[in-house]
Amino acid sequence: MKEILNFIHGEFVRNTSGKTFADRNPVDNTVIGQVYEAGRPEVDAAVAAAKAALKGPWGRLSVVERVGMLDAVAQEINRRFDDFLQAEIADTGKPAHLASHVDIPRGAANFQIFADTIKTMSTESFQMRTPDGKTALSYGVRVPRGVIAVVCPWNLPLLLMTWKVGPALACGNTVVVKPSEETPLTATLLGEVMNKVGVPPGVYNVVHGFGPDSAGAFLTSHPDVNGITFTGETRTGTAIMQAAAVGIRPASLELGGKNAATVFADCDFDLAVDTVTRSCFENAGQVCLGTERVYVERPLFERFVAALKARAEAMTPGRPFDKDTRIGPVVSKEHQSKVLSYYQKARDEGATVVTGGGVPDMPAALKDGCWVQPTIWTGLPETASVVTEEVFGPCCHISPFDTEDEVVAKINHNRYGLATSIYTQDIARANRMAQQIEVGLCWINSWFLRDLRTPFGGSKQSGIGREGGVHSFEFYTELRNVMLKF
Ligand code: NAD
Ligand code: 6OD
Repeated sequence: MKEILNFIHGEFVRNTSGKTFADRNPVDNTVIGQVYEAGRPEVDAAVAAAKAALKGPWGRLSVVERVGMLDAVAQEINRRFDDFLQAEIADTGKPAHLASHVDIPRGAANFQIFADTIKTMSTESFQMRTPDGKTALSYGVRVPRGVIAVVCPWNLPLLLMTWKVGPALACGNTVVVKPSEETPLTATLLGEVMNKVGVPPGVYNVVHGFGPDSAGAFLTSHPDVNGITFTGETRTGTAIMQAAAVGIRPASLELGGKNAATVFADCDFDLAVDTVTRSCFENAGQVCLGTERVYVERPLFERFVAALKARAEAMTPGRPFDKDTRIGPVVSKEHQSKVLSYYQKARDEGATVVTGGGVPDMPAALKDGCWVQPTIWTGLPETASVVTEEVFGPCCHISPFDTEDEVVAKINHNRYGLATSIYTQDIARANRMAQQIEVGLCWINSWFLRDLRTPFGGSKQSGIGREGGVHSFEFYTELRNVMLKF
């Protein structure tokens, strides 16, 4: 049985408690490894290593030397592409074509982009006359924040972890990563990469475990952690913010969503159907930016519902490397139960089930896997559970609408504000709506199209702060003002 170890001060280590938990493959629910859960001693050791590394060789590197190391990390991820692919797929069950086009390349790109961005980062300066006729020159200096706790979810494990580790390291911080208990493999593998390219011990550390009373809580409440960056559920974000409040530490929070797509009758129909199919069902609906509410202008409603139904029914579930596979399982039995409980709620609340609504019939070898059917509902009021709450599964509710004001009001009537997408050929209307919908991210005639230099984050209960490009550096550095009189 594979042992999945913590990575502390450049070494793979077990724990003092002997406690382990199973890492399972969601395709068939088999155990693929035993993970050594970090207790307080391991979290203390990881934070101490990270703190010491700030003042060690890492802290003495020039920006150019650091950038060289991050470039090397990106290259090494690409060189070991297949190892990362196998690890990510073993943990998540996602189709290989998806992981090889999205997760792994972005894992490498997240180091490259922030290495590139930091090279040209500037700060402001001001000059003024002093009352005694001299000159005061003020200039900003960006200094690393210190030890950063990086707490990650399971849906895009490598992508979302490196999205934070890349800029944190580019800015000269050190990190302690707590991957999701569901997906420990790629964060662990990245430890090998760090050692291979010569990143000094203690700069990148990984502690495994759960949230409350486990590695997540021990890490985020640790007094030597100087900042916390978190991606996950809004409820967990509340606990993280409470932990950050003790010691007045900053927290960057990328949280849940209940994202809407708006489809106008004048849209490019095929593009809208293709893109909404992806936004609802890609990664089995486990993308924070995914669409779970679709609003279609009334004249197009029946045609759009029929087209999306056909596309959902063509999403063949299967093993990650099978060439016919279009959708994988959800991440765990626990998450499968949560998604299926929403499927039941939708029926109880009177939904018309256009397609799906249960578990697909799978061959015997995959029967124990965490499968759910791509599901579409219509006919529910705006107050229904699956129209208001994040399911995080391959499902959506489709409603007709008549006016732009009506659809904007419906979209905004939700506690989340992460992302939205608008399909229309009327670009003025799309831009008008983009300014009215309360979200951090708005796509027009597209979805999940990313330029890594742009600000990424959510409004309302979808998060606090923006990461991406120079915006990441706002969080991962502290701006110091130096004033000189001459
Ligand atoms: P989660 O909040 O359950 O867990 C995320 C991480 O937090 C895990 O590593 C977990 O062990 C840890 N954790 C849990 N409780 C903790 C605590 N009290 N203290 C410290 N750590 C704790 O989220 P998940 O189920 O892994 O991921 C799915 C959620 O993530 C969805 O809500 C999704 O929308 C959200 N998400 C948001 C974004 C974004 O960019 N906004 C991206 C991806 C996922
Ligand atoms: O693309 C990104 O940078 C990003 N943070 C994506 C988040 C996806 C959520 O599941």
